[in-house]
Amino acid sequence: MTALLEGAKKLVARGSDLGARIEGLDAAADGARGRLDDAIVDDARAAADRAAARIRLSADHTVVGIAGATGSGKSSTYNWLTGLDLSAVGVRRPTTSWATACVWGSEGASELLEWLGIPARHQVMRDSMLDTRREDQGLEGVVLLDLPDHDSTELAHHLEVDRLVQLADLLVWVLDPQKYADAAIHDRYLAPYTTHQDVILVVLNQIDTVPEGDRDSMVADVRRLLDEEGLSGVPLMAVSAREGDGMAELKAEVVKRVAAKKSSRARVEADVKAAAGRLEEESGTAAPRELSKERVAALEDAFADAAGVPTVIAAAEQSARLRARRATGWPVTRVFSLFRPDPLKRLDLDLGSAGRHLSGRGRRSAPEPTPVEKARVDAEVRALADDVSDGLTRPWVSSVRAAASSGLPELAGRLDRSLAGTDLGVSKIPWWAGLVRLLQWLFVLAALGGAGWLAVLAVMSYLKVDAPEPPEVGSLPLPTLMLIGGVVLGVLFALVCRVLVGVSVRRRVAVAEARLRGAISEVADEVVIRPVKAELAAYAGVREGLLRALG
Ligand SMILES: Nc1nc2c(ncn2[C@@H]2O[C@H](COP(=O)(O)OP(=O)(O)OP(=O)(O)O)[C@@H](O)[C@H]2O)c(=O)[nH]1
Ligand SMILES: [Mg+2]
Repeated sequence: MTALLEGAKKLVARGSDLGARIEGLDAAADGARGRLDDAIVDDARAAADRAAARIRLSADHTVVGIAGATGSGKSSTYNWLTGLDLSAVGVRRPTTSWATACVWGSEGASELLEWLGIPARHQVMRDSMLDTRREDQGLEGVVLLDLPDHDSTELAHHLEVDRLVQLADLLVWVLDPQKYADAAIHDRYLAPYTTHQDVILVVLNQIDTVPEGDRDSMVADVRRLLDEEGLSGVPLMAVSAREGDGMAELKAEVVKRVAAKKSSRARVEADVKAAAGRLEEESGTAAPRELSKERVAALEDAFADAAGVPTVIAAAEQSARLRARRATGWPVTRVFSLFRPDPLKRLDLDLGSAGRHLSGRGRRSAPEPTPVEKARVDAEVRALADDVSDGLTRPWVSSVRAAASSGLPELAGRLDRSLAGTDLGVSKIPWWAGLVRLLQWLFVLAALGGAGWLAVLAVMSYLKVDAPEPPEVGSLPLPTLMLIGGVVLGVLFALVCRVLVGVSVRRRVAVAEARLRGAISEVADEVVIRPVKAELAAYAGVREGLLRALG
């Protein structure tokens, strides 16, 4: 009982393992679509679809296809195995045009036959026959296919053979003494299937026509051919379908494989692995890559320079300093500075569009990137793509490069819009400037008051009019103290404010720079980083899928 349970568990595990392989191939084909060679991706997709379809169908049946050149004796072999003269054996070639199926144990086979595309009129059900022989029981679960020839002049035969050779769980290739070395069969149907050795049998038929003394050397020659093709694991049997020589052994081999019920899974697994192998050859085996922080930072720097961020920041700092100083400076000097041209206007003239950026006038166009800056952006983008695709195969390198540069034509516009939409907030005057101004005016008024008072006292003493003594503070008369104190405090206060303005401006400029860099980084992300990451993710998906498919 426990042994049975163990067996069942193993079966489930094997099933899910195969399911995971198919899923892996499926995912790899999805990720590779549009990035790797279409023919190889189509091949992988078809293999995954075929595999998924086959494992959904009857696992109790094994589809055994008999294939070979015209006149090699496929139909004769088929007839011998079925024990009936079901298939026409002809002298005129080619005789068989459509595949015929003989099914032992029809229960659950109908869907499989439908999938194989064998019409009902070409199906023979052995269990429905009254003459079912005891010795046929070993073939229970076999769907035996007599295929048309692969080397026919009839195109329909080729298509039918190619289709069914892909679907059969086990293939019996029938060679004959005349044409056993034909390139047509070896190049197309044997040599490419080194991955499928577990599901191929080769028979050298019509051995009765070979003089007895030559048989061994001929069999050895066929063996040598197969070994050279990498098919040393494929069994080779010399038979005569007409005389029955070696046919019992062939049948025993088929019965053994069918009883093990491994062929359909082995075939699906071989298909999936082979397709995954071809995809891997194209996709490569490098570990998935990631973008380095340094590369991204270098790219953002190049973008920032191209967008004129350093110029804008320098101008912003200059402007903010000037405005804040004017707002908090000593009112007396400020009166004179009113006669000087407006610094923002001058900035406008000096910095061109960067100045307009700051003044808020026409903040629509960033400074045009110079050819040098443009070249640096291109170089950084290329360096990033090359760096991150280093070690990947050619198709992936091209797809990463294409993704990295796909957005470059719109870059200037994007940077422009994003900068224009960023509020720098540097030209705002600090909130405490109003308070400072009030105090400054109080100092000026005190100085003016003191000066006026002293002037009145001087005029009165000149006119010899008795004037009341001004009150004294310490040893200084109040008007003198007001004049000197007002001037000295005003100047000192202006100097202190200059320092405070410096600190405040530096902080604001840092904030503004961070905002601009944030905007630039968003653009870089959208235009270059995200498309590149999508390619890297696709590569990682393909790699991971292939690893699962290959087990
Ligand atoms: N001597 C001899 N003749 C054979 C043997 N097997 C088949 N033949 C003959 O070879 C000819 C072709 O046999 P078929 O079984 O029709 O060959 P086929 O591969 O089905 O041919 P197509 O359907 O045309 O592709 C017939 O005349 C058979 O009698 C064999 O083992 N020995
Ligand atoms: Mg035939």
